[in-house]
Amino acid sequence: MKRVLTIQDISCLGKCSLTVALPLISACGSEAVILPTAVLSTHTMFKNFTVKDLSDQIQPIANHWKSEGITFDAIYTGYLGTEEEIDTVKQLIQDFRTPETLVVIDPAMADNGKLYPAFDLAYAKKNATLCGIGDLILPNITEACFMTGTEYRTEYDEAYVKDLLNKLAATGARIVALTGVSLSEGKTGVMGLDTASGEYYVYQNDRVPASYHGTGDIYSSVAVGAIMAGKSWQEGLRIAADFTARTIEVTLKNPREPWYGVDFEAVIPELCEMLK
Ligand code: PXL
Repeated sequence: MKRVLTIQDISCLGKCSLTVALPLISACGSEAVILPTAVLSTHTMFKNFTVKDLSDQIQPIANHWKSEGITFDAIYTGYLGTEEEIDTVKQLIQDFRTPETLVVIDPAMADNGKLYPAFDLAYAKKNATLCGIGDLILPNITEACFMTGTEYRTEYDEAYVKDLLNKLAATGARIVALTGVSLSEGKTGVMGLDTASGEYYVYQNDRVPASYHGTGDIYSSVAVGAIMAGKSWQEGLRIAADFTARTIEVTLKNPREPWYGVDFEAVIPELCEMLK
């Protein structure tokens, strides 16, 4: 069985970060090892959330794993609280990485043209350096704009997306994929670039007319899980896009607050079918 280490916060309530990564990586048939970087009462879109930073636990936990000879088939990072934490996580990746390890970076920090409350431009630039050591990076368009100093647009064409992909490639990442890419009316999906071959990959599905919090984490968790289940990176991106769209579709049958998250749990059986 493949073993995936995922490093991100645990927002106790709110369907994002570790509370989605753990069940979805498991559902894809891999062992999910977690490294919680902070405990929050909820994600940061709620008011009055509590936070306990756990950055000082990363190194001792990693040291213990090293002494036990633990290895990982994939290391997948998501929301990280501070610039210092990004440095610590970069070091951990270098310490555990082998030529076979798939390093997946989701620089979860922004959406809809805005950084999340906890972050600033310096943090975004730091995240670009983390992306630089990724085999596969999964920013959305907003995150890509902040990391590359590009103007954020809600209306754009394929040339704009290719420009973003090429700027991201300059960070050093091997495969860059942008999520939330809409290349025609009523469609949304993903566009990726394999920097070694120069090959682009586009996948578009029907746009579900709603936006929910935590769907980026769902997307990344399923992409990693699918690749670990033996799919190519292109298939992984497609399955993640289809699954995420289905979670939104299902949630719309019993609509809830966009900041709460989607009912991804109801779609897990379909994920298992998609992976067959
Ligand atoms: O889904 C991204 C995410 C993860 N973790 C925390 C967050 C957010 C987005 O706001 O606040 C704590």
